[in-house]
Amino acid sequence: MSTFSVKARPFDFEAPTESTALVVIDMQNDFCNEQGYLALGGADVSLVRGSVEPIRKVLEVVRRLGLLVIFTRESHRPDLSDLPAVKQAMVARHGVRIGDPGPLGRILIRGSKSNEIIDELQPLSGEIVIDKSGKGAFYGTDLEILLRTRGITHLVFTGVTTNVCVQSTIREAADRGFWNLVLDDATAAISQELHKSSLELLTYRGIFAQASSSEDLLKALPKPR
Ligand code: C5J
Repeated sequence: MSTFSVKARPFDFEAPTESTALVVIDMQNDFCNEQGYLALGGADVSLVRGSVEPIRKVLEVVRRLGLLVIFTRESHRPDLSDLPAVKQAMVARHGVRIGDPGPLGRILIRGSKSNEIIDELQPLSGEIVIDKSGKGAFYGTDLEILLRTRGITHLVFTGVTTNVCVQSTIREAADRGFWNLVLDDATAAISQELHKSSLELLTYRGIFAQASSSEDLLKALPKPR
């Protein structure tokens, strides 16, 4: 089995290639499009969009290597039966409500254009897409069993937003015993302060994750044939 070693902080990330999966968190119109949930709530999504090109480059190589790719979407059932009242109340404070009609269809609702992965990063047929009603991708989903049955031990994290769904998912993964790498240019938040402080917390003593860049990951991965 081949291995690779990525220059990372605070510790380098050593991984068996075939047991490593790429996780792409919530790269949906709701978070990345100027007509999606985040933007309608008043956030500037330009920083969030900065992660798109690094993710695209990593996806291209990882797919050619045949590694497992997992996409997640924060999404709810059309009848809102999986939406806690507290979550709706929190969201409503920012002037948008989950399930309301938006320019791209119902906000954060499965099946709407608003909730789809952005065109630039569309999953290929057969790639796994996890729909989650919470922030962490392990909570209330079959993500863990999908990883375990495939022998995955190491996870590379990309996506948005660093301080919300990326951070929650990495903490969940660490508690489940996965080795985690987060790519600092392939993740993003609505402000640099939130992005940087989240990375600092996640990499504190290397407890939850190591951090690197898409460029350093691509240098370290075996070359696709
Ligand atoms: C948020 C996410 N920000 N995907 N979700 O509510 O980070």
